[in-house]
Amino acid sequence: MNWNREKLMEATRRQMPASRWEHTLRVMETAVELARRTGADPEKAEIAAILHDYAKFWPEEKLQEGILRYRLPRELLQYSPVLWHAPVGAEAVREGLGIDDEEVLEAIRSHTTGRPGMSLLEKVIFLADYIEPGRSFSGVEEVRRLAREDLNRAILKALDNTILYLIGRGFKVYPQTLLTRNDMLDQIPQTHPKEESH
Ligand code: DGI
Ligand code: FE
Ligand code: FE
Repeated sequence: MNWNREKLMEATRRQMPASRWEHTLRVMETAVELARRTGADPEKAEIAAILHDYAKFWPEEKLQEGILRYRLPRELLQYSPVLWHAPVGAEAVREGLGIDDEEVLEAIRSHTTGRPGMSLLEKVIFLADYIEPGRSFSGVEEVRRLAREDLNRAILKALDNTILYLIGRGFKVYPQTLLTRNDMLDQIPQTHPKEESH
């Protein structure tokens, strides 16, 4: 695919405040580096990173409309609006910017919750978003360290952190987030008995 990288960057930059654009640039660098190291396609990683938060600053009503118009899972409406920008953003860049690479679109779509059976590119974008150098939430250092050794372990830790954070605040957890975590556990060779039997 022949991407017009500069045009995509400009189109994305216009959707968001400067601080979010700076986050996007850091995700871009982090994603390209992770891709090079793990054998994912660095060009696709760069494009997916540029576009991953395309709809992040769209008003809630516009995101809600997007869920209906693009026939995205309606159950999203029962969960936090922070989840909506990922699937709506994927459809918006398909429609508005002519992005038709399904691997790139999937990486944008799954970047907040992950999904069971994530591709290497999806894992790279999910993690780059979590560990980019501007992130300072608690536990991020450990995820950065794990990401140098094993993407699956790093993603598991990131999801553990997110799920525990959501539970601690009394928020709902989107089922796909839990399913992604379970899938990571299945993908990691276990050195301990998986579960205690009672
Ligand atoms: O868009 P970014 O801020 O760069 O990052 P993101 O798309 O990963 O969004 C992070 C937010 O998403 C963070 O506040 C936690 C939230 N989140 C992730 N999984 C879930 C979730 N929120 C809910 N309610 N449920 C989830 O399963
Ligand atoms: Fe996001
Ligand atoms: Fe992001």
